[in-house]
Amino acid sequence: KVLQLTLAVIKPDAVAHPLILEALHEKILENNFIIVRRKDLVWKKEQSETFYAEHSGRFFYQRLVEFMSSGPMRAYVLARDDAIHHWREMMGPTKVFRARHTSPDTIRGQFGLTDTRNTTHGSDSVESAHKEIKFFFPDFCIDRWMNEDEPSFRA
Ligand code: YYY
Ligand code: MG
Repeated sequence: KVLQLTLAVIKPDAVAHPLILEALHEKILENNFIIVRRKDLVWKKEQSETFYAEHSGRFFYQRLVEFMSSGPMRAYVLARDDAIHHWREMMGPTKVFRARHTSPDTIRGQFGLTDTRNTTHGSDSVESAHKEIKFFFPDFCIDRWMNEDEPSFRA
């Protein structure tokens, strides 16, 4: 098994509810992720725009960047085998209608409020995971963790 890192974010809609935040933290631990880094933060609108730049021009971009800078978030760097895919499976579909109706056991199926207030973010590829981890944790060195720190977890 190959250890992989991903960026997981608990969005403002869920951080606003302490019991949901706690439930999601427990879910992370139950699913055998190593919590490598963790940070609570609030984005300025500009950071929200930069992070979601790939969606600029889409009809939902304004409401998305406003929501993501509307209150506290929690970001995690998570590690396990197949971390990127596994976290996205746990999140469920982006859109709340699909999440509730086709995947009610996923995080978004259980807790998502709207297509925008959908509780979680997860990186969708190795490249985006590296980019997004750097964006949230600029001082975290992925290569050093993988090569020097990580083997102690594997032992
Ligand atoms: O990766 P994921 O979060 O599942 O979805 P994306 O298609 O990358 O969209 C990013 C983000 O944009 C989504 O989590 C909420 C928001 N959004 C929206 O507000 N309305 C939509 N119809 C689609 C996406
Ligand atoms: Mg995405």
